[in-house]
Amino acid sequence: MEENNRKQELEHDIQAEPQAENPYKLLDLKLTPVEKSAAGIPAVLAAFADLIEEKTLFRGTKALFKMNQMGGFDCPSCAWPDPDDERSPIGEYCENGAKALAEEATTKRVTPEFFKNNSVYELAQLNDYEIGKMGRLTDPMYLAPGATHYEPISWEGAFQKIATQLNSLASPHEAAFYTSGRTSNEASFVYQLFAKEFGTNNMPDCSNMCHETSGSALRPTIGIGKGTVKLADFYESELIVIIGHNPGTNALRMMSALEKAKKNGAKIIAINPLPEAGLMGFHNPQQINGIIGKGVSLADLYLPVKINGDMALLKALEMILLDLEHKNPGKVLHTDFIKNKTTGFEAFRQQFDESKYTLEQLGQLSGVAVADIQQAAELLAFKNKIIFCWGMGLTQQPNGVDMIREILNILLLKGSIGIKGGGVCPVRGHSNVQGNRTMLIDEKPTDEQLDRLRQYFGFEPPREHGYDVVRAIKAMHAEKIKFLFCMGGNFLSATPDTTFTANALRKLDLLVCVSTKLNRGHLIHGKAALILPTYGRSDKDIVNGKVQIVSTENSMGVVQASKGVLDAVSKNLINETQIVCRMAMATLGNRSVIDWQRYHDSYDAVRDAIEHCIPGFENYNVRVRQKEGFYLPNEARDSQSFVRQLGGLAPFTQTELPHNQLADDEYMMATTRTHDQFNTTIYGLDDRYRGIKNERRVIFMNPQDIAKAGFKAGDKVDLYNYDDGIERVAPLFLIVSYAIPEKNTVTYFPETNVLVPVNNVVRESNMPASKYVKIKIKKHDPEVYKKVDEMLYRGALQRP
Ligand SMILES: Nc1nc2c(c(=O)[nH]1)N[C@H]1C(S)=C(S)[C@@H](COP(=O)(O)OP(=O)(O)OC[C@H]3O[C@@H](n4cnc5c(=O)[nH]c(N)nc54)[C@H](O)[C@@H]3O)O[C@H]1N2
Ligand SMILES: Nc1nc2c(c(=O)[nH]1)N[C@H]1C(S)=C(S)[C@@H](COP(=O)(O)OP(=O)(O)OC[C@H]3O[C@@H](n4cnc5c(=O)[nH]c(N)nc54)[C@H](O)[C@@H]3O)O[C@H]1N2
Ligand SMILES: [Mo]
Repeated sequence: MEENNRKQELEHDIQAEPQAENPYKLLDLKLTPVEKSAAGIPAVLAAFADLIEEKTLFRGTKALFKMNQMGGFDCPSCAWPDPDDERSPIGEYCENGAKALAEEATTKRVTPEFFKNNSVYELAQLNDYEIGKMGRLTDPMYLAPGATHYEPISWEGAFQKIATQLNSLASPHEAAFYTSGRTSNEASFVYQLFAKEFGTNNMPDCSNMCHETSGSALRPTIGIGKGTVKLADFYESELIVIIGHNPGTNALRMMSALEKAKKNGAKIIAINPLPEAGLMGFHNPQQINGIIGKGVSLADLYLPVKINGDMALLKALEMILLDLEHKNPGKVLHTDFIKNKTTGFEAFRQQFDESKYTLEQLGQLSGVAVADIQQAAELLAFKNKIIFCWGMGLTQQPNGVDMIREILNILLLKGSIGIKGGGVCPVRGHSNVQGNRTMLIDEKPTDEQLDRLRQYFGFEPPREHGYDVVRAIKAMHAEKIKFLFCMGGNFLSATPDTTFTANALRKLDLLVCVSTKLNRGHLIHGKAALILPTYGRSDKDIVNGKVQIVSTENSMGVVQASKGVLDAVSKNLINETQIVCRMAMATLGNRSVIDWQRYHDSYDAVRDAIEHCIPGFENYNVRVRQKEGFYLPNEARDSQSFVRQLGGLAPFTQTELPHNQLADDEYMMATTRTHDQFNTTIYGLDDRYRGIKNERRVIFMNPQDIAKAGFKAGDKVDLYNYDDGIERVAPLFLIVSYAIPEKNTVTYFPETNVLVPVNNVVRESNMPASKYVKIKIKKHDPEVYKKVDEMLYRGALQRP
């Protein structure tokens, strides 16, 4: 029934006036050699090139040397931790941190004049790279119903529009409040507090597309949804497994940790369908000998798993480990740990006794040679200080929750959780995504969390769970949500099924985006829209005449202060915390029991409230000012105490193998990032390590597949998905021949998000499974544009 409705909705969507002219332009693709190691001189040069391009060499360089230094600001790029002790004098930043900074520190400005000269329709014709390069937003802007241009509006006027809209809703659940992962702890806390006092838990956030899967797997097994290692554990580890993650691009500073781990004797296993440069080798750009010397090789063993072949691989590893234990009793499994700290081992082991699987079968399903799996198992067998790191390659798979539970099973067998040098390390994405969750930005808060808020503030928070990202899209489509507030991010481009989502967004009465830079999310709007400009992490955040500190939590649970150093590009910016407090005062007025003015005026007051409502923040205002910040408590890590309801034990989980069936003309597609983008922000048009220059519309294919399908490398193709009986098309891609398993393909998002079906989700975590998309590849048809309605997801609502 639901599926039928959905099909009708989508068919209805696709009918609107098709355009035949070619809206997609290919650039001039150049192929360069695929790199075998990451960083080195090209990385240093690339970092500075971006500062020059953004006309901010002096400003940017000054800021670069303050980034991730004690007393400086937290890099706005990824969530990798800073060293607890010594920091590199050449700079604790990476190429991509520098690019993120250049984006933020740019002196180019998007002013009211700019919006006057450019209609929304005209702006929507630009590509994401061009839109991003326009500069920093300087003033609040309003797009009235039926208007073609955004116009300036006062802050007061903007808050009035929001208040009027929110107060006219039939229920608070007709509003949703999205968060991207850069928002500070302080702003996050007041933001969720406002949503709850207003009356809803509709708080979709970027975690719903990122590490929700990790949380869903970790919490029931180890009692906490976070990782259990500190940076120092890398230096003591004997074996580091990196699965479904690309550190050379996405957590470049992790490479220094891996380098140090290797020097201390650790082995590294990399599991990835692509032989990513950053998994193979590293030239440390923060050390002179790293820049000019040979560099280090990283992976001791590379396993070219098929997309979604990881489950078969993990089960094969367990099978061999159990067998090796049989041959070397007491030497492979950690029997004491299994006996005292876990439950369910016998049942877990039985699945292997029942000879449900054979090694050959598992090897074939995984795409990895049995001999290589054997070698990996031998590396695991006689070590305990083992760290598993993972990223989107696992979390964005339909069975991602199960696969992470399988990783936990291995670590439980080995007694490797909560020990020095061992544990789990989900590598977080956005720089404060972990802090957002700690601050209760969560569509399903627990009763315990809500009780604390009620006790401290004296209002009754809503108890019913709210919408996550995928559910929010569907609710907007069904007109159950009429107001969407986005605290950062780019909801349109980051989410799946772009055409469907664009249609959903257009049904909103009001879309509000708090942003630093212009993005496509401002151009595919509701009936009315507001853009509210704000400070970035590197900007001086001035309240009552003083530069303030805010705080963030990194991937390893360290809370640290961050203090911006750059003068803001406009005098008309206010910080995110003040935006929320003013929205709350305008909307709730006398209805509120919260002293919003106090939080508006003082971050210390916000931190006091956090201290009272969230465990682990005792003495927050003092400890946040300690040079190195402080660790949040983590019982799994600190005392091997796991699930409270199970008396502190960790359960083994039984999982199933996936059934991956592809028709002869079908391929599996994973969508991923280039080295030149931060999610939907496109820094540049290259993907240096993978040998791609000046093009994003490419599809990586296995050479045999290319030949079998009658194509040649360089051919122009269109990509299709047919889930739910609906045709989705992404026109005009170039085939690139690449070392990737047969029947597997890789493309870049956001371009191919149009192919990711909104119903293609990860079981339990409900994340878009954007690394598991079934596609067909057809010769490019010049008429294909008739099938895509540009107005729907690229063009604006109104033509000028
Ligand atoms: N410079 C830069 N840094 C970033 C970001 C950015 O866009 N740019 N984004 C940030 C964010 S929000 C996040 S979440 C992280 C994301 O960082 P990552 O987790 O590294 O995300 P991706 O680059 O999407 O994909 C990771 C890897 O998964 C592999 N993969 C695909 N399918 C499979 C599979 O079935 N099995 C296995 N084993 N591997 C597979 C791909 O080949 C790729 O190497 O990075 C953060 N840091
Ligand atoms: N197909 C596919 N889709 C994916 C993924 C994938 O691998 N494949 N990855 C997913 C992942 S892991 C994530 S995390 C999401 C990311 O989803 P989002 O977090 O929504 O997207 P971003 O591109 O990071 O958001 C960029 C925008 O944030 C704004 N911004 C930047 N800094 C600040 C700030 O300090 N304050 C405010 N208010 N705004 C700021 C700027 O206006 C910028 O344009 O995308 C997801 N989408
Ligand atoms: Mo992410």
